[in-house]
Amino acid sequence: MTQEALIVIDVQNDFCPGGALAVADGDAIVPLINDLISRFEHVVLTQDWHPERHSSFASVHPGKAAFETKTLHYGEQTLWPDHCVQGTGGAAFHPALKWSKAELILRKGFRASVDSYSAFFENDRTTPTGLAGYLRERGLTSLTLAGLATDFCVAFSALDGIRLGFDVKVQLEACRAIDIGGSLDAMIAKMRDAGVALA
Ligand code: VGL
Ligand code: ZN
Repeated sequence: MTQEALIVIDVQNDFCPGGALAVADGDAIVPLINDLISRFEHVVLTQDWHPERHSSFASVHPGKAAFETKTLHYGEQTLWPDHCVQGTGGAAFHPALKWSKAELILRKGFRASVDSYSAFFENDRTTPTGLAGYLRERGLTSLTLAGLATDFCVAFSALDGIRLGFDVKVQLEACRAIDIGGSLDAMIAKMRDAGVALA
């Protein structure tokens, strides 16, 4: 029995060209991810899934613009355009993503007062999403990550995965980055230092 799982991070319309928080070339990874999905026995998808007026949206903070930061009750938070609102088309998976064999779709960021980049923990760094327990209980210890965005949800998930004792590989050619203020280089260095395999 294989102990490997593919974790596809946030391949949603709002992160693709034309979306509310479009990542440059975000849709270019879809064929690569479909190929990965076909090659893994176990596939998990994550879906950024915010209520309206989520605290990570710049629009709810008077005087703040998207991509600025603000100190919230758990620390510094980057503020984003409204995106991936629950049940909207922007929150849906990219239409060409072949996601139907996924064994789990994990939603995150649904708590109004806390954002959640990582698939494992919310941005307070302590509230678990339940993914670690799910993977451990199923004996899935070796994780391959791909998706959007490299320097936020993919990197935070990879770093937490290592911290939790999983083997973690990030398939970089099947990821795209937001890259604000040098965030891509910084997060690549952090992942390398932490022992994430960068493919
Ligand atoms: C993400 C910013 C806000 C991501 C999600 O999927 O990387 N980035 N919400
Ligand atoms: Zn989000």
